[in-house]
Amino acid sequence: MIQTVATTPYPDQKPGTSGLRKKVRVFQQPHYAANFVQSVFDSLDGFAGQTLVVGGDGRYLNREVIQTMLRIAAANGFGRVLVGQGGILSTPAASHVIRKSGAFGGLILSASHNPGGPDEDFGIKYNIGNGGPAPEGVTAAIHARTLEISEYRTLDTPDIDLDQLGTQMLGEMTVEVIDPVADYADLMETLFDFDAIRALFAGGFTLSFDAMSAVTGPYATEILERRLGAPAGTVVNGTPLPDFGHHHPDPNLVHARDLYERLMAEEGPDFGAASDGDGDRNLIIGRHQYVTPSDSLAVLAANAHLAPGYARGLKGIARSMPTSGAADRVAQALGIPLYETPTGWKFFGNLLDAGMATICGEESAGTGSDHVREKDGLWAVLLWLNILAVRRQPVTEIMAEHWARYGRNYYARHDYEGIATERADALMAELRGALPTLPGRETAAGAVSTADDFSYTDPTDGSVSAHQGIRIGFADGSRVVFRLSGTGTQGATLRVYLERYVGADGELALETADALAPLIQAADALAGITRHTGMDEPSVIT
Ligand code: G16
Repeated sequence: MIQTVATTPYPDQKPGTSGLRKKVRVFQQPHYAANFVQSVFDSLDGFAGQTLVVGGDGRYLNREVIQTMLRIAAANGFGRVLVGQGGILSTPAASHVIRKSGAFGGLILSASHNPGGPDEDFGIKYNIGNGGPAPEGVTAAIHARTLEISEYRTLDTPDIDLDQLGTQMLGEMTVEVIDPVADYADLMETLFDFDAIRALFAGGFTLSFDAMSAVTGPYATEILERRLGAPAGTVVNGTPLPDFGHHHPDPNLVHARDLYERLMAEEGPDFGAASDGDGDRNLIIGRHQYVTPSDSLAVLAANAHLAPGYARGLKGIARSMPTSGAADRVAQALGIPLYETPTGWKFFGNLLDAGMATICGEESAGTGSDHVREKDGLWAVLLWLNILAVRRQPVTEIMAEHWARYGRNYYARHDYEGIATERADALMAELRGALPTLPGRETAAGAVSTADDFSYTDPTDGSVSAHQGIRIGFADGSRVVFRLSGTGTQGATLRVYLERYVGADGELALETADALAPLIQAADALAGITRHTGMDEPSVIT
């Protein structure tokens, strides 16, 4: 029996770059999750009798909110829900299931790389029928609806058994509990040369994959250990836990420190990788060689033809604006277009749908291709493994050869976390106001040559996204970018992206911190970071 429950709006349900993200305690307020789910459905048309995909990264509250979603979906007239067993679906796997099943859309429960647990973060995002994050028009409509909602529809029914594979009924809606891994693993077999990678492992190549007690554990174990024959123990922290075992599931050099140290050790593995809470980000480290996400995108693009799924070449490469220009040089050499988009995977979706780009990447450790409409952590690891299986060279050599051909973009991101929102806004406002006066200004990194606030016109539909980050360029091609994070849940995070290009005949083996020192000084002088934030140093450097 359908019930209509009276409710009042929560004014803070504005979906950011990756859906609605809040503390678990916020989501636990009465009707909070239900309001958001009903607001999503109220903003969509034409889903009666259609299929919805539901799954999450297994974090605290995952199962409870899935039960709420299923009831609201049934009461609103969806015909069928596909839900991952145990409530599990990585973000890229959910994207694939949406596409493969021809679903109307999907609800993914995750706060991505943010920590999980009763005092940590939770999130919900809506993906559309192409498998990708909802575009800005849809998220704006959802937000507008959350401000007006007065009731939601649900059912008074017992919980669905999420652990039992197969079909159950919820009112008139079918719920199919599906194997969360199988379809995704099959897709990977169509893209990569599994025989070559199997032979690489059989030859003694060693990999350590850190699943960070998050969602990729079951995917990595099935693909790397079962299908590709890597020895047991290749996947570490392989069981998804509601609090990620107190790990911060962000695969960077700070939060995946153990992995980094193992790879830097004398007798470490040949290759190391990690993924985040919901499985869409990746960290790549060769023995004695960290690979920045921006460089990883460039190397993957330059070598993608070595994998069967990309043997016919790439249509184009897309990168987010703060991502380094390393991929631009590869695109130029391949004679294919390079698209520079705002931060947020949704901007790639249109380019992929239009067949304009094949590979996309972001400095925030996201890389992916047109096989789904999300970034995909394990996909990036498998493409690297495919390249290593064909080239049979260590990562150090692959990187040295890459830089010797294309030059090197030294790169780092400095994050200032937990700044009072007013202070962060004041810093950005002051910098925006100063933009016209910056060109010509002398700094430790030389004179400023260009200064603007990035605005993007989508080449597929002409839509414009303004104020996407402040770019300051220098005469030698170096660059500093300032933007505020759209994914934090506490205060504001200022991200400062630093990049210096050295040509193929220049100094290619500097320490990154040394190469970037003048830019770091210039960034503080231009934006008054310490003055505004009171912080002398960034909280995280990646
Ligand atoms: C999300 C988006 C990414 C984007 C990132 C930016 O990542 O999906 O495309 O790069 O946010 O984060 P911020 O605004 O904090 O710099 P995820 O992995 O959190 O879904």
